[in-house]
Amino acid sequence: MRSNISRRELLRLLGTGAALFGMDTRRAFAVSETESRGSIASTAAASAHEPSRVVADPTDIPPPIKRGHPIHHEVALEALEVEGEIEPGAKYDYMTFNGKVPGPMLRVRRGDTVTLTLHNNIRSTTWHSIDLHAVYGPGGGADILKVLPGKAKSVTFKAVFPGAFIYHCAVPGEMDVHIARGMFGMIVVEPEQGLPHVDREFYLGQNETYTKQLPGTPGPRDFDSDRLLLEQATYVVFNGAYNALTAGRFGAMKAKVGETVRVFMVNGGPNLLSSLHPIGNIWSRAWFMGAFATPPMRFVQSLPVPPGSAIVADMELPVPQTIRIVDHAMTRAMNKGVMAEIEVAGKENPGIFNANPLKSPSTGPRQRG
Ligand SMILES: [Cu+2]
Repeated sequence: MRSNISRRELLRLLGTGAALFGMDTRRAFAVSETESRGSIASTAAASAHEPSRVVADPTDIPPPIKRGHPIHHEVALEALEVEGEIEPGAKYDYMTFNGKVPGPMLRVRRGDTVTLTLHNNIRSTTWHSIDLHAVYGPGGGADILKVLPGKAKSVTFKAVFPGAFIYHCAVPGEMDVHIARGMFGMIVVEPEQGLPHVDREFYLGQNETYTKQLPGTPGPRDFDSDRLLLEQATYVVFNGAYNALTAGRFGAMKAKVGETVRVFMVNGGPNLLSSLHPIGNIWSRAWFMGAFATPPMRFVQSLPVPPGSAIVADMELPVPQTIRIVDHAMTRAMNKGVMAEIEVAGKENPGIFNANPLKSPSTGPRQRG
């Protein structure tokens, strides 16, 4: 178990921590102690019930914006600590926005204004906050939106610049733990002219977490502060759970041959860079780092998505297949759960890919050698 002193020293070395945020350091460290024992009171009370499904539906996102003028949004988010399952039968104490990982996708147009209210559920064990990278302001809003259990606070901000951005809990001294437990999501600020049309959109959130137990072992999962300090993640996942968005768990995403699909992916981290790759396809158009003001890259195999950043990337679907989206740091995809599937249904297209070339008439001279 990591000691309070080492934590304090770590914060000092990082030049950050509780003092920077004007916070009571004793409370921050007390929370750390509680968490390292894995005894979150509110979720312990819920453990007699079925664990929540924390895995966010990747299609549960707001539609593209068609407006030509700015508007004002009233947005409410709730910090909610829930017990879920990171693997079947492996309970894990999550911290979430609105009970899901990632938190809800917020979608606005450049020039819109947003009044964001963060409620912290009364059963929470600690305070929570929110830092939005789409915001000009102290802490990305987090300096004001530090909310104790049972309380709520609000800020109003203008979406000045376009892009796809992370939001995350930024509770002083513990934000790495809270993000590892699930407290992150995406805010999309569409450019004034909107984004190019696609047929389907999917929303993924990658993060990693640090547990005393390894994947595949039985029983509940306890948070491991030592592994966090050493950045030795035991799980790397999309949408909060091991292989969550696959046919073998909560189901694959679906699409059809001839369609175009767009993936919004936010990497919460807290520490690991993702190398986002669609096995059997290519990112045909990608806004690197979610930067809509920069022309998209074309035909990219693996997109680096740093922690605290996002990507927006499109695929063409010329052939039927199951596309497996992975972090191409392959040990993570093979062993730690960072895999999602898109099942593409439709007619074969042998001019693009032919699985039975010997049964088909030759389409031209063959290359020898
Ligand atoms: Cu938090």
